[in-house]
Formats: sequence, C-alpha cells, structure tokens
Amino acid sequence: VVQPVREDKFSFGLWTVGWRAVDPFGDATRPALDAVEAVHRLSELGAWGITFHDDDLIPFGSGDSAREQQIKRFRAALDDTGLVVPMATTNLFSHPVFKDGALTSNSRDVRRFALRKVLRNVDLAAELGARTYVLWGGREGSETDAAKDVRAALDRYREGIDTIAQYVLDQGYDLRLALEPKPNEPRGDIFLPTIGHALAFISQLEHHELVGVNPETGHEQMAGLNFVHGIGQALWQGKLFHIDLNGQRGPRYDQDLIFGHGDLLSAFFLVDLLEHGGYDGPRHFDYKPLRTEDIDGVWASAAANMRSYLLLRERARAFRADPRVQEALEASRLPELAQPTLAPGESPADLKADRSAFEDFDPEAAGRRGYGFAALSQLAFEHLVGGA
Ligand code: 3MF
Ligand code: MG
Ligand code: MG
Ligand code: MG
Repeated sequence: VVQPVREDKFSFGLWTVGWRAVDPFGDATRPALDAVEAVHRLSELGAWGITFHDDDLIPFGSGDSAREQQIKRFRAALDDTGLVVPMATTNLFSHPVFKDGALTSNSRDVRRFALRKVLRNVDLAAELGARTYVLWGGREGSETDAAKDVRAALDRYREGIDTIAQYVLDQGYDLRLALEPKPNEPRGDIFLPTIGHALAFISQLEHHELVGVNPETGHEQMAGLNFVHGIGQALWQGKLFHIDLNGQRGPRYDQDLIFGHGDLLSAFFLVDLLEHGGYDGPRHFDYKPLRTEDIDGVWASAAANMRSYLLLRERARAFRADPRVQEALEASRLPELAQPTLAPGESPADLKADRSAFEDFDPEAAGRRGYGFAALSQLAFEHLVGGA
C-alpha cells in the first residue's frame, strides 16, 4: 500500500535530488547528479514526473548545440521511462545579474534579459508537454526599504507576468502560470511573501484567469502561517494550480525537509484536504536531501517523501471512514457550516424581521455550548499515529 504508482502523480524537482548541499557556510558534500540518472532513479521509485529550472537541465551560458544535445538526452530518458514533465520554471536567482531581482530589478536591461530567459524556457516547457509554468521570484525584493519603490516594483512584476501570459496565449500553449510565494531568503524581504499576497496580486493582472499559485509548505510556515488554511483559500478561489510539498519546523531558514518531517499534524490535515478537496494536480516535492546524506540517502529521502504522503493518505481515509469521526463532526456542527446563513431568497430585511435570529435568540445559552473540538482533534491524532 505504500508503493507509489504513476496515478499518485508524484513529481520531483531536478534541483531537489540534484542538490549538492552547498549552504551559506559549507561546500558541496555530494557530486553532481546527471539529469538522465535522476529520471531513471525517480521512475524506478514510482514517481510520475520530473520538473526543472532551465539551468538545472542546461547550465547557464551553454551554447545552442550543447543545449540541444542535453534536451535530446533528457527527452530520450523520458521516453525510456514514461516519466512526464508536468511543470517547468526559470532560474531567475542564481546568477549575479539577478542580485537585485529579475522581473523587478531596478535595471531595465536586466528585466528584459529575465523576460527573454523565461520565454525561452516556456517554449521548452511547452515542447516537453508541461501544463504549469512556475514563477518563484526569489530575488524580487530588497534588504532596505530605501532600495525599492514597492508600487513601481509591483507595476513591473505585473507587466512581466502579463507579458509571459500574453506570450503563452499568442503561442497557443496549453500552459498556466503559477506564482510561488515566499516571505524571505534569499532576499531580506521578498515581494508576494504569502499565498494571500499572491492571490491579491493575481486579481490585478490582465490575464488573471491564466495565473494561479504554487504554494510551498515551508514558505508559509516560515511566515508563521497555517498552510492548510492557505491551501484551503487557494482551492476556494480556484487558484491551486500546483503545490510544493515539504517539511519545516517553524519560522526559521527554509529547511525543505522531507514531507511530513516538519509539522506532522498539519501534513495530515493537508493530505486530507488535498484528497477530499478536489485537487487533482501534481503532488510535487520541493525538498532538500539532508547535507549529511550520500547518494543512497538522496534516494532514500526521495522515496520517503512519497511514502509519507501515501501513509498520511491512508490515515486520512481511515479518519474520514470512521463512524466515530462522523459522529464527532456532527457534534462539532461542522456540517452546519456548509449551510448558508440566510434562507433561500431571504433578504437583509427578512433577517431583520426574524425575531428568532435576535430578539428571541439566547446568546447566553449559545455561549455555553461546547463544540467538541478536543474530542474531534484527538480522533484525528489517534488515526494519525495508528492508535484509533
Ligand atoms: C525556493 C523554492 C524554489 C522554487 C522554484 C520554482 C528552488 O525556496 O522553493 O526552488 O520552488 O524556483 O519551482
Ligand atoms: Mg523551501
Ligand atoms: Mg518551492
Ligand atoms: Mg523553497
């Protein structure tokens, strides 16, 4: 039951298993991983897809023929294994040219270069059959508020995203864009720091219907926010185009732990939401194998992400199927929340005329009501730890 299959739609960034574990204080602890090897190993482990930044696959500055050669090798590996490319993205953060941002750099020539870099890889993404194009603006932001006019920066951000969306439409690509929020790291403050900021920004776009979000577990938790609630709102707005699953332990640097190895209860409720909330997109892992691991540890950690998800899915299903849980949900009045507050056709005037809603309502009695959330959440906990 914990053997992943293609239908589970598990995908991994090439930069995750390929991370050589360079951190701000230390050198690489692992050799480079060939993309072709990554495709084969992930396929053997039961993954469904692989994703990449342009520069993960083709080193920055490669000539055209080296680029074509590498795409050919990668494609052959995909064909051999049946692994798909559901998503691709652009590295707009590693090269020094992007140190003050890409789409929102103060330098106009850098912004134009960044856009060209994106469009080039959008072509490749479409060619490889990707359906989602992610934009994480890791360098869009500042360390000092003197350095940026946020309103001008957001104008340029909007211009950039709308230009990419217009290109997708002009080319007739079957591709949607997904913005990935993050509060900080590597910039002191990154623009579009949370799911909420990203959703609000999207509402200001010309091509807003083409743009959604790619939230990452750890990024919201770095901001001290509830990831399950953020995902709930993204789903509610029809904007959960993609997701980056991993683990994080509270507000600190971006840990990118294995999924479930951070806030486990939150991971349980997240899987419950994804499985029962109508999300049928990729289950994409954006994690980093610990710096202590050799290549065997890399593959063990890749497998662990999928096993964690499947085990949590099994627990979430058991939780939903348990009659005691159904009873506890009733006792907690959860089904009542799905009921509209006004009756069909009821107007504000009708509500005002309804004495039972106010004059005859007993707030003291309602205030004494217990909601039974303690029993309900303990049932979830017991299912989670296999003790129910
Ligand atoms: C950084 C990230 C990024 C994005 C990626 C887009 C390097 O914290 O999460 O990974 O996920 O750029 O998919
Ligand atoms: Mg992260
Ligand atoms: Mg990510
Ligand atoms: Mg990340």
